[in-house]
Amino acid sequence: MNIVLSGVKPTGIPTLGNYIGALRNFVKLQNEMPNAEFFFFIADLHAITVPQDPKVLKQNIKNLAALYLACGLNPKNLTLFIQSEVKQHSEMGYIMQSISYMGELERMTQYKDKVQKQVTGVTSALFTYPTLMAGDILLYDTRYVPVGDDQKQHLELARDLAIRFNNRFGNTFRVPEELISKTGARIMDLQNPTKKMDKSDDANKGCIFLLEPINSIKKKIKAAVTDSEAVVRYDKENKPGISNLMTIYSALTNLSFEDIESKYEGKGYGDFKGDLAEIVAAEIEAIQNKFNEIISSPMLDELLDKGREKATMLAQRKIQKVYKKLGLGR
Ligand code: ATP
Ligand code: LTN
Repeated sequence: MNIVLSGVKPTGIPTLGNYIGALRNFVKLQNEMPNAEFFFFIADLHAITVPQDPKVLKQNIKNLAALYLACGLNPKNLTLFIQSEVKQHSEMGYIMQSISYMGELERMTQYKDKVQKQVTGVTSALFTYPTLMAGDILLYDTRYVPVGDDQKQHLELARDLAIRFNNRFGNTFRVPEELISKTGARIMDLQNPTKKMDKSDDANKGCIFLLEPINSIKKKIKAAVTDSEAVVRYDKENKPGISNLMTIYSALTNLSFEDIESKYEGKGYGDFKGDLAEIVAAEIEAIQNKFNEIISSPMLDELLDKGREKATMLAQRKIQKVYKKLGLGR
């Protein structure tokens, strides 16, 4: 059985970047791989590696659970759960710490970036974050992990740790594989297109949130930073703004960059942005409509209960095996 697993942190309202780089791909994979099993979770333990307001966190967890479904995941073939409700994640995270090295965690670019931004109050959990993530993946004999390309290095660590454990203690873990889609793996900020669109950033003019008013979404797209050439042409180095908008356009319409270039030949950025605003707005409006139905339906809690039960059963089996291999307990 092939298990596909991924997580999203409830650190804010998910963005268009999360949607294109993660949530939307999950739905695509579910359609393309009818024989795989899908495990998606809300990575709340990962969220508290940086400070969170408890009330807001609780709301974000619920919103994210509903958004997973609103984006189109089929609940029939889905184990949807909240990470902190399956205690084995913390246990496995600790085991992963015991076989990882300071040096390899110090090399993680996400950690280095966040430390650079934060300077004081960096938690030790932020440092060990990739070991918790490795545990999330290895608990379920995951085969495929769909993520945006910012998670590539973390996934490589999960593979290294699986191989290391298997070599030392005998075959225990399946070595996971990354699934990173070719377009849209990294959507950039609309105001600062050399920086990733990030839901936990304070300044949010360049960030489109899945639950923000449709009018505000359109405005942000129309106000996105471009360049003075006024030619719709993909050139990531020299024209990062328009290239990012073209990436969004391409991801949502399946048109190639060449198709988009010829469609807008001789037209300015205004036409292009106007069309893109409508495309993004239509996609997000459909998500918001479904979200509003799901958030007030008892089905959400039922699904999360079922997900917790199933995940706990599998995770417990794996933890027992791991403890035995390590010689822990009686
Ligand atoms: P934070 O801002 O709190 O660090 P994040 O949005 O970067 O959050 P997650 O919520 O854990 O991190 O991301 C969930 C998924 O969305 C991951 O697979 C990640 O790779 C993907 N993702 C996040 N931002 C983008 C982006 N700008 N473009 C494409 N994919 C993204
Ligand atoms: N670290 C990821 C979120 C995450 C995850 C996982 C993704 C936590 N555990 C396990 C895939 C598999 C992020 O920041 N995007």
